[in-house]
Amino acid sequence: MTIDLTRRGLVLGAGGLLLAGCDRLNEAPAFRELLKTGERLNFTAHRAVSDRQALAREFSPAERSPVFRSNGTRLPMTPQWQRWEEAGFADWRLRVFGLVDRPLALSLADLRRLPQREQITRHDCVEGWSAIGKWTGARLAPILRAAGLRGDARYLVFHCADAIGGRSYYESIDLIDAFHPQTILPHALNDAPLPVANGAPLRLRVERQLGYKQAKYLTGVEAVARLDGIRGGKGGFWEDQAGYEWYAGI
Ligand SMILES: Nc1nc2c(c(=O)[nH]1)N[C@H]1C(S)=C(S)[C@@H](COP(=O)(O)O)O[C@H]1N2
Ligand SMILES: [Mo]
Repeated sequence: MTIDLTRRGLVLGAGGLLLAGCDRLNEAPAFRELLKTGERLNFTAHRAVSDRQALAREFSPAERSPVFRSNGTRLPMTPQWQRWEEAGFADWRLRVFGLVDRPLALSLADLRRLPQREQITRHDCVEGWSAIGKWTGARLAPILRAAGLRGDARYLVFHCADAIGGRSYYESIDLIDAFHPQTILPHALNDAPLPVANGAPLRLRVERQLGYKQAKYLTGVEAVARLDGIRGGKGGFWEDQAGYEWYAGI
């Protein structure tokens, strides 16, 4: 990483240190340590303001994995999901609720009628495998605008129809990811309806984060001000169960 002295000066200056004409100071070992901290701080601050908006890499159709594997729940055993599936998801609805002015209940047809985004991206599971697939679905941002997201909303909680060990899966993201252009609710994988193993009828793709954030079998999106009152309080199934990081940026 190359950072010029002006920027180092700025970063350290913000921390209360004055660095003017610091060529000589620069050579003192204690100062070199400080400067390293400065670089780290600068790096962190930079990530906070700009990297979160960056796009995930998109691939060409030929780069898609021959098989897009599945992980976690592959077939929800909950009676509710099974009834929906038997009826071809005709009476399934995605509820958008919580801190919104206009709660919504969207059918698959509603979601397909919205402007669609297609993206070929790589899914990275924390267990060490990846797969590249093409996702098609509506962006989350216009749905949130239609629902009238309130000013006190800070996070979105994604509720799922499946349960693992009796506990239903859920995940959450902040508003930077919610409004990211590649954050979509796909109903199709590789131009076919989303397979059951991959989250039928609808899942989340939040492309700047690891696999466990990509909630499958969606039933609802809830806008909340805080995560500590939801379920185990850590913002997601694996966050609550196994101490996974809430922010799983890649
Ligand atoms: N509802 C639900 N969503 C889920 C899971 C799950 O078990 N249930 N597993 C997660 C994990 S760990 C991964 S890697 C991906 C797997 O997605 P895939 O089955 O389409 O490969 O889904 C994530 N979303
Ligand atoms: Mo995963």
